[in-house]
Amino acid sequence: TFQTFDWEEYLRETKSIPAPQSCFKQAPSPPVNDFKIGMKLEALDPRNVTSTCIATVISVLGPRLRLRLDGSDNKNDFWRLVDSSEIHPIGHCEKTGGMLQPPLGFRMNASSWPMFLLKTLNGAEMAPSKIFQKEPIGPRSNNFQVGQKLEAVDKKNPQLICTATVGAVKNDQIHVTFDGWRGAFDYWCRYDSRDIFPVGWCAKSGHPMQPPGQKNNSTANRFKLRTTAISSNIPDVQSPEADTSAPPPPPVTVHFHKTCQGGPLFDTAQ
Ligand code: MLY
Repeated sequence: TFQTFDWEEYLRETKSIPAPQSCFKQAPSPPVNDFKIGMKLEALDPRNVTSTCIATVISVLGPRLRLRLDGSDNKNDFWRLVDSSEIHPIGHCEKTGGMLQPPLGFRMNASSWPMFLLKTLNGAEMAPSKIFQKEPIGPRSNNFQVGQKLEAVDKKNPQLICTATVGAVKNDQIHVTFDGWRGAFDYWCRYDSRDIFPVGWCAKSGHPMQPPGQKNNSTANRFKLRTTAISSNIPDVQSPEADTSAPPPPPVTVHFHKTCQGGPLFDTAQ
């Protein structure tokens, strides 16, 4: 069984329409994910996109990979689609005349990079080039309209893909707002961002989807998760820490004295 969310009922109830597939830079059917935990590849350093680094697959979720740059810490993991143009098989950088670079924040002395590189690749399982997929061509212009529904990565919790609405459109950008959540998670992105997906993408791809939040949203509790048996070959989550399929706990209101800061365990933004 697999947790999903009843978009049809939600669209009816909210009298809203999904942004058409043609608005998105996403393949018409989500790409297959044949990557395995531990495989190594080349990835652009998200903190310094001029450098190509070695990355390891930390977990796999639907068509997405959780990646960690070799020589970096475990606090800077990032997610990429298997059809991202920012990942390549090992050897791609050298073939195109480049040099593999240490990640920003390399945990050793820069002079130990060549030996580190040698050791990290020695005996490593390298992701075969056939499991990398070509990035889809995006639309030529911004065709989103205010009010349309979509599924979007929560950039503050990037393993999550959530129910979202186009809040505004301006030039090449859209404002992504998260249904049932206050503005703290909202962001602007380009219309061809790889972090936004058409309604139904999670269900099709086997990626968990977060239903709307329930803050300031009296209808949200009518759209709880339902459990649906899906027989197709949906890849399983391969690491327990990446398992976001359990429904989120209901929000709790905590009343603090106005001088109390809350501390690290309380997010005062929500
Ligand atoms: N730690 C957060 C998680 C919120 C996720 C919000 N997304 C789904 C928009 C919390 O405050 O519960």
